[in-house]
Amino acid sequence: MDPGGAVNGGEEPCRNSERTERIRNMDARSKQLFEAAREHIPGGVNSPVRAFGAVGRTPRFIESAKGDRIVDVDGNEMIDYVCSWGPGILGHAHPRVIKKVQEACEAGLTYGAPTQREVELAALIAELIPSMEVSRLVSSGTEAVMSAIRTARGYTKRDRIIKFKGCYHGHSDGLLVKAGSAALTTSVPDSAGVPADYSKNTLVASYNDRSSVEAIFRAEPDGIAAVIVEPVAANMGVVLPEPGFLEFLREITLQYGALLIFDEVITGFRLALGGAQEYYGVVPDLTTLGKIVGGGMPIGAYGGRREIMKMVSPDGPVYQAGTLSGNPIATAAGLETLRILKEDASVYARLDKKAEQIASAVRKAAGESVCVNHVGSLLSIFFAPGRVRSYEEAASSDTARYADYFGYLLDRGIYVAPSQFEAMFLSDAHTPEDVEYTCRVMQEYFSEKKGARG
Ligand code: KE4
Repeated sequence: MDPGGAVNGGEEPCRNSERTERIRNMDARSKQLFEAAREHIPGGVNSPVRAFGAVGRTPRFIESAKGDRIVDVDGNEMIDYVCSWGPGILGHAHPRVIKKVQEACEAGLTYGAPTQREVELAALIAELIPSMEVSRLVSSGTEAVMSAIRTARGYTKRDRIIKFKGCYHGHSDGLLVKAGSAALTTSVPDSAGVPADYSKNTLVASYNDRSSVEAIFRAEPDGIAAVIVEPVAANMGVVLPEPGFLEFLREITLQYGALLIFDEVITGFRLALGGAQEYYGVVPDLTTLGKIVGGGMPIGAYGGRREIMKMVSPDGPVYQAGTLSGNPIATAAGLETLRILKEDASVYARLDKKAEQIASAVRKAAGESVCVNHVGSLLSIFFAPGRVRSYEEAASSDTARYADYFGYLLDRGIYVAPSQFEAMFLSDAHTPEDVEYTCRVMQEYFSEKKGARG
């Protein structure tokens, strides 16, 4: 059944404005909740992008989710391509994961003490991502990245790090920065509340621009502790590494004695069972994980070679701790998720095929008016002509057109990221019928728009 059909009781979705109008009115309960939420929660949401600020619609308050569908509080059933921003690679509420979580809950929610499942999860991470010989579990991607950077600084005894404009690594102070006027040697806070002092040790290069990285290393040959990169940038929309870029980062960090950190919070276990480092064949010194490693529950992880990770307390002098690190419910969800992915490695070919189907449908319908970037089960449709290989090209996208596209899909039961600068995620639960329906609606949209432009 077309998800749009659920909105009006299951019959074939009609395309006329009367139904669209009815759907628009069918966010009445979300509107009420959003109003109430803003009383006690900043912006009414617990993470900014959820407020739909970039797309000018009322955020949908979700009541339940199963497989590739989410249902909001007004009863609208939608095909979900946000997948909770990545964790949902198996689809929502996978029965085996739910069963393990329910069993774990019966044994208590948290102990603040080591458990067997933490040992099993660390061993499985090391098996699937061999560069993560030793890893530490934390409770979010932000915490994983913050801790990995501290470890890199402790190991190299250097202070400066290099990040890339448009790459997002969570909200720790030192990473909320943007290039300063003298970009090579300064950066400035990119958020209120971050003291300038906190940003001075983070230098900003340009993704896919080797010369910007070389220039910083030439300016600070002995000062860089680490380069941190999203091996596939997915927080400016999906921007793929140009051929050789990741290999270049691997070489230049070795040349200057800096560590290479792959932030695989999104790509880990998504691009391949071994993440982007398996997919591209480039091995970093440290890796950060989140999202899928927790199977939908709060887990982050950071890890690397034993000689680096032995710096971490209580083995070494780099301090890091967490009340709910390795939480027994979260490790139950994470372990089962990874085990399911490991059992059936053909899942990645299935995911890639679905994403390619959508990418091809949009390229065919929209032609040169958009740029579709796709790798594995990640894709982005940039409302920008030509190719998008850099932050500047991504930033040139027409966000008003994206908002229009977003609303058209939402009104037809398709839930994509409420921002041009996020990714579209596929899961193993996306059915051929739902992917077909999605392609059809996207093709209708672009054909109508072409017609409108004449
Ligand atoms: P969390 O602290 O949100 O678990 O992870 C931070 C993080 C680190 N590294 C990468 C590459 C990430 O993409 C993220 C978080 N991703 C965003 C979505 N692009 C989370 C969604 C949100 O902020 O609400």
